[in-house]
Amino acid sequence: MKKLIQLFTVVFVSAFALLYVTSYLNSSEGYSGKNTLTVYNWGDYIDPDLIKKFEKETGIKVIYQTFDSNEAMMTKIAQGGTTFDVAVPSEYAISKMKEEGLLLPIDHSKLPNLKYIDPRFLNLSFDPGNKYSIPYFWGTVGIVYNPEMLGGKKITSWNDLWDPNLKNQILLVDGAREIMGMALNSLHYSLNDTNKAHLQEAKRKLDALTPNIKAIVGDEIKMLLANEEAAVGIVWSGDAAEIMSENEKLDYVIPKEGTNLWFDNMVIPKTAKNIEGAHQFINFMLDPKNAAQNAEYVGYSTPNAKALEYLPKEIVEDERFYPSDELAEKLEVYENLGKKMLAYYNELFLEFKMHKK
Ligand code: N2P
Repeated sequence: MKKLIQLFTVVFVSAFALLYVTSYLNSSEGYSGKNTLTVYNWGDYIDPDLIKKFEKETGIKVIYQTFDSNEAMMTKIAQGGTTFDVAVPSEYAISKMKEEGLLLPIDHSKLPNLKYIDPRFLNLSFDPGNKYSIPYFWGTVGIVYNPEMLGGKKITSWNDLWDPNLKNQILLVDGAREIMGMALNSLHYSLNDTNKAHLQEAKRKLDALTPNIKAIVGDEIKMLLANEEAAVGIVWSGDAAEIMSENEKLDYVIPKEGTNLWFDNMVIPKTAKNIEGAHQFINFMLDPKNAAQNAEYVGYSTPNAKALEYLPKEIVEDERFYPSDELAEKLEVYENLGKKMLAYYNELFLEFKMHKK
């Protein structure tokens, strides 16, 4: 009898363990069926209440996973073995994913809310006709800083960052294109430069910035700057807006040498299992009230023209976060530089990070 109980316990425990492991695997790798939708997005890039609202409205359960760079996201999708239904890459990554056959076409007839997007964010060169991608947020890369911690000093350019008075005061966002781009711009080169001598010069210039760099970090950059752990941060504009709402002493500048103008769009990766649900989710995020709620929560700029009506005037009229067409034209959008060149950018950035340590 004792043996029988033991056997029963073993069988019971293993069955449970198996159930647990499979459900864990499903959720960690993104399991999508008809009633689930796996969304793969940047960290801190959605109001969690909107996920709940979508689930309630549609009866679809959302499995939400995050990434912190286009490169990490692309690798994961290209590897396969995942079932992401919606992802949110930036423009150069969209162009690369299209080239590699990693995206499914989007059916515009299922997106009645697409009409709310400002036409200046549609039909851009990385995806003519928006066949594969629908605008989510847009912005710039710039400098957020605390004038009080710098004794009232103003920062206006990338080159100001090399000032020896900024020793151990700068936090950098952990992105190869962003940081290589700022070094290139500081040398008055394009942030899409493919001349290897220029790229090496940019890497040497970054190495020379090392004494001023406190750390290269992920999403925690916002908390560190708001808490005045460092005086300066190289960040995406929306992160700056969020930091500034936490600590009003900080300011955000678009450096005078120029910088990156980026567009993050929603796509349906090849890995999708719930294509219908993916369209429902995209259309839900395009709803002007939802888009405004999302923009207000995360701090990023919405491409949804109708949503702007629901946002505070002082936000949408702030040129730092909603640069005019005239200013935007002077900024550069990342181009898809091809596999080899992108790998070279990553390699130099990695070498710089090692040099820093
Ligand atoms: C939000 C990240 C924004 C990504 N944490 C900019 N492309």
